[in-house]
Amino acid sequence: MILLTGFEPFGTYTTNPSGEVAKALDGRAFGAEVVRGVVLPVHHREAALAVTRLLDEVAPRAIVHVGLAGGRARIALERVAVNVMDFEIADNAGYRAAGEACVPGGPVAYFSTLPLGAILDALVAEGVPAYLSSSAGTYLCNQTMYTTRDLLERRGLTIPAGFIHLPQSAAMVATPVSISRAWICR
Ligand code: PCA
Repeated sequence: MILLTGFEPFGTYTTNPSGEVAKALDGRAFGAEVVRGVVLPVHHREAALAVTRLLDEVAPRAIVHVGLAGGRARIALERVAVNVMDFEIADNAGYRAAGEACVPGGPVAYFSTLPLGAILDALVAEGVPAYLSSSAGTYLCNQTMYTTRDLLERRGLTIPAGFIHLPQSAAMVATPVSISRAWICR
């Protein structure tokens, strides 16, 4: 089983492609592995608790967290998560962390243990715009990668785990409103 998580919508976004991907791939088999796709809440406590529960329930062979990075133009394979929560906007519980630790007393950062180079090569070979990113931000996505990697380290589990950020989907960018604005500004 591969645990694939996305997130629910947050902030000004009314959809979140990462959650859609998790739902779409839930139950799909890739070789010998079946995907368990789950949508996580954008909540500073509940997201990490949900992952902890899933780790016990699913005992996955790998964990791939996916989230939306609205300002990015390519799929971002995240190298590192830092032990910082500094939210530019409140999460869906109305909580806005200001410079606190994801895990008090935890290491400064964790690297991804996903095979990022191989994933990048495979995406680029398919013509999918992607790159290796060295910052997952300081919001829920960074926190989720950090807390998952910390949980795995503390349990002595060496399964691959990490985070992938998606850009906005075409449907989010090419809305009737944005197309009509572009038409007016041409
Ligand atoms: N993106 C946010 C949190 C949820 C999501 O999909 C982030 O990049 O932190």
